[in-house]
Amino acid sequence: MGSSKHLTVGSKAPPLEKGKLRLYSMRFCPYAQRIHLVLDAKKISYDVVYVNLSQKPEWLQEKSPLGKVPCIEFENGDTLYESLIIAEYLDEAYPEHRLLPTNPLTKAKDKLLTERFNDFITSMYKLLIDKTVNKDLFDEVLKGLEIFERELNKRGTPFFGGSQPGMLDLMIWPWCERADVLRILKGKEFVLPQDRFSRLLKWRTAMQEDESVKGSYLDAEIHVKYLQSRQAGAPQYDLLA
Ligand SMILES: N[C@@H](CCC(=O)N[C@@H](CS)C(=O)NCC(=O)O)C(=O)O
Repeated sequence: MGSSKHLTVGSKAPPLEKGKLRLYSMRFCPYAQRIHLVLDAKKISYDVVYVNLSQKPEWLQEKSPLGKVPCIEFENGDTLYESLIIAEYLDEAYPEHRLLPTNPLTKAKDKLLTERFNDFITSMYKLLIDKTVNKDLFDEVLKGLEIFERELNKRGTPFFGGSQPGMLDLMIWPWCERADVLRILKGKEFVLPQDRFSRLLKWRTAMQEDESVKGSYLDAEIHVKYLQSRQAGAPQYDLLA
């Protein structure tokens, strides 16, 4: 991940580099991080253009019709958007180092788990915007993770993808990277209990140590700073620039 500034209203999109894929991203967007993770894991060469999502450049809509990141652009100007669609496309178009399982049933089941992870995302953000110390909401967050703990236990491997992170690992990682934000903002009881989530906690450490994950990794303090700026109504996209 680069550290250039987020382009805003009135900017021009930098010219495309020959033979390189372009990713439109925002430094703190977990959906865009999914694509950084896939590109880094597959060692696909790309350049990044960061976009200010509060004051979007006029050209964003043309490339990404929903006005969102992530979006990728090809040499010929064609584009693709929506993180899960882009991730699967990249895995098929660049078949070296496959991230999705080749077995159709395993692949479908992994996609179901990615879908079910949305329950965790929803309850985590509900808790983050809640001003009270709400343990019931935290229980909801933990419940959303139980199937992932069980699944890792069943697979008996360090990652969902086996001995290395696969697509499911990468698709859920951005929110797991942000999980410590809860501890910082809410208190030390808002952490995953070791006895209930021993596999997932080990997985989290292993993910942090993986080379392709390191490329986009930010520590929880930075995520907190960004989140606080967003909650104050003035997201600081360029915190790292
Ligand atoms: N379903 C989309 C979600 C992407 C998304 O919500 N991106 C946010 C930034 S984290 C965005 O671009 N928001 C701008 C907007 O909604 O106007 C995906 O998976 O790519």
